[in-house]
Amino acid sequence: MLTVDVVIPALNEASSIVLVLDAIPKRLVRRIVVVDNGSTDGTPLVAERAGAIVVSESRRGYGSACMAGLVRLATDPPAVVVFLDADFSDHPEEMESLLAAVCEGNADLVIGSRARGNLEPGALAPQARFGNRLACFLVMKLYGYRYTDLGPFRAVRWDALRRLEMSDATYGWTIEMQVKALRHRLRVAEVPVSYRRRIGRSKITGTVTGSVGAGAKILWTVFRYTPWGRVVREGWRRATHGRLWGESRRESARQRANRVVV
Ligand SMILES: Nc1nc2c(ncn2[C@@H]2O[C@H](COP(=O)(O)OP(=O)(O)OP(=O)(O)O)[C@@H](O)[C@H]2O)c(=O)[nH]1
Ligand SMILES: [Mg+2]
Repeated sequence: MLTVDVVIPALNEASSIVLVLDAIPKRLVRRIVVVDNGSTDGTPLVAERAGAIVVSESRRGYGSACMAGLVRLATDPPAVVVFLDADFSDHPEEMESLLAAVCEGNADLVIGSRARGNLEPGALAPQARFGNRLACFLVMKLYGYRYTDLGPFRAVRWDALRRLEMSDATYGWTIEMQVKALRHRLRVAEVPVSYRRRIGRSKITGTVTGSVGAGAKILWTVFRYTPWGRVVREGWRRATHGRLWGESRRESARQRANRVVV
């Protein structure tokens, strides 16, 4: 049996986090890390009381939170990491099927696909459905693999994840993992998962700024790891080298700081 740790990014999810923690099959999991970004509703306290390890991360963002969780695990890493949202949209009890292909040695990354599974009406905002489909279509065209979802509920082997050198601090985290997995020729799989309406207030797709920001970030992330994306990034770096030297240097320092070195 492989060691499995869980990372849950949580921002103001006090009303749902205990339900999520209770529903995780404990016989499968060694540690559960909840990463908070300055919640004001007592989420960290509630999570700690329910038995989770709580990490506080000052840099806001979904990706920052996931990275902080990995850094916490790095001193004694698990064989497999499972990511899960804190709003009780995912069904943690389905973790066993998510883990099966990884634990049997058939996959390095398994995405829980809500598109293939039981999706409660209204659980995924129309713009999120459209954005996910568009991103999966572009990944198919640009990378040649047909994902059906960018779902947050996923399992990945620790050594494979390390190779990806994840860097996105915000909404691009999930798609970055998926396209980099293809670039690194990881064995990727999907399993159907259920998804229900969240408890509490949306932080990402339920808001206009969240949706627009997430959509733009996701599309750019799909493009940036293609050969053309690399050309554009290099061109931009050179174009700004003289005029915006200080700025571009700060940018790359920030990106370096974001990299997970675990
Ligand atoms: N720590 C931390 N967690 C975050 C941050 N932004 C979002 N989250 C968490 O990430 C998960 C996904 O955010 P949601 O607001 O559910 O986003 P979504 O699933 O796209 O939108 P909904 O469909 O409304 O649920 C939830 O567990 C949030 O609490 C952040 O900046 N920091
Ligand atoms: Mg959600």
